[in-house]
Amino acid sequence: MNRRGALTVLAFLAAGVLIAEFAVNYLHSSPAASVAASSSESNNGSPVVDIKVNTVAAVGFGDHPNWVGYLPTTFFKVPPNATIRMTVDQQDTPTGLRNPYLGLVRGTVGESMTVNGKTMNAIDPTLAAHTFSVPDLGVSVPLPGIDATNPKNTDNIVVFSFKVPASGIFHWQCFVPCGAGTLYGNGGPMQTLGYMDGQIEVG
Ligand SMILES: [Cu+2]
Repeated sequence: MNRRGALTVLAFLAAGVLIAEFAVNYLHSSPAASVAASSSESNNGSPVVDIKVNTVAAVGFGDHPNWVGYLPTTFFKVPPNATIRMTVDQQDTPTGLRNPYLGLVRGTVGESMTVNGKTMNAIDPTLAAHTFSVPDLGVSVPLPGIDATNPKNTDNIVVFSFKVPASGIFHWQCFVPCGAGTLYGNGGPMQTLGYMDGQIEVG
């Protein structure tokens, strides 16, 4: 092998190492665990599953500790035909919706939610901190931001239920442009699974 050939081989080896490092980093930074939500009761033979999450202004750990996110995970695994009862402990301040239509509660059982125990079917779109939206299931729930001027309003507890079909993987996401510091607020956490994007695996 001449010198040029040896250099070419070295370059290939170096590229291989970089690709392998990228792959390992990618796997490590992707959320691996999903919540296998426990079933507590049944609704006409379909299991009722409770999922509890927090929305926080900064997740506080990992590659992007300052990113806004849903905790502890955005990956849920649920049984077929389940009724999912979500409890969101919403701890972030409002950013506001660009599309006021998303201030409506859509696709939930009863087309409503409760916020701190009060039944509601819409909020003022300017007061939304996040949404929990599953477009393929027609589900969208606006999550009202806390009132930063009221020291007692540290959490808004939002509860709603929706049904999943027999199988499938359903993407869900937030539609409030809450990615502060990114282009139009729609970058970073808004585009990254594990922060403002997730999936529901039925099966
Ligand atoms: Cu959000």
